[in-house]
Amino acid sequence: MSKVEILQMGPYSERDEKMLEGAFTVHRYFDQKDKASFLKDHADSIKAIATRGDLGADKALIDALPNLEVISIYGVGYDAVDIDAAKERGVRVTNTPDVLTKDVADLAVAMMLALGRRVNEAADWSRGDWATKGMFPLTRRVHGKRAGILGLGRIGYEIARRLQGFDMEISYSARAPHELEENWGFIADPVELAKNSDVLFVSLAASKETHHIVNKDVMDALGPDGMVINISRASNIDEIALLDALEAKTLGSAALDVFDGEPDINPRFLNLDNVLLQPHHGSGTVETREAMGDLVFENLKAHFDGKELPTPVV
Ligand code: 8YV
Repeated sequence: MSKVEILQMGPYSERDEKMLEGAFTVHRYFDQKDKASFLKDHADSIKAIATRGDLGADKALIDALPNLEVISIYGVGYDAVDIDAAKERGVRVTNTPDVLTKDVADLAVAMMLALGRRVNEAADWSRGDWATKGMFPLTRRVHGKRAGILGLGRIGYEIARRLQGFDMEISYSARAPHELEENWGFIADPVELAKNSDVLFVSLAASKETHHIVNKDVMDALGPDGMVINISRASNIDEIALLDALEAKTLGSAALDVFDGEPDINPRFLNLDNVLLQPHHGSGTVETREAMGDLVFENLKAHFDGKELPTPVV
């Protein structure tokens, strides 16, 4: 019996690609030079899309596949998938929540410490002519400062839990107060949250509602000693306003794992000494990416075996 044909949107690890190729006929869409001609020849036979949180699947692609049944996302963020288009067609969508939560939270805290204590510059200083340059310039204390969590979902919660270990005063913004054992302060308005924060973590799921939620007003409220850490989606921040604020130093600093147009980031970032740039690798550990790859596979397998989906979005 011929294998189900699926469309792979971007590279996965060799391990994960081998797993998919063992069970499905995999078409590597990202390798196709002439995508229109590829779709003309293969669209009718493709029943699934295996994508990534950063790549998604837009309405044009979903509508170009008349027999599409399921979209399996390698990632927790499904903002790059046109969910309405999938729903219109009765196409199932799955993601990979939970398995990556703690790694992303770990990186967020690492970014705060590295930015606050200027770890990268200090590393360069140690490799340079330290003897001539003398002592590395003083940095600013991180522990005990005020942390704002913009979005207390699974990742935001794990970030806050970690920050307790740094004796930080924690507040959060969400649609409504959460029932918490912890005495973290609820501040609904992002500007008010920023006014009461030294470090603002952006940990919101990206949506139309959160687009550019971190705007100039939020950045002004954080101020010249304030720090913003983004491990969610670039769309949650007005990136041009961010660049303006960082260049004018009306915002102290930023640590970013996600960017508009990534991996081609705005070259203005490269001229700044008050940013820490990371290549969207929050979930990028061997253990987590294997667990994500397993879930992509298990969701596809479950769908075509007529079983309940492990981690459905719709
Ligand atoms: C990406 C992420 O999926 O989980 C997410 O939504 O942003 C990441 O894990 C990444 O593109 C994986 O390749």
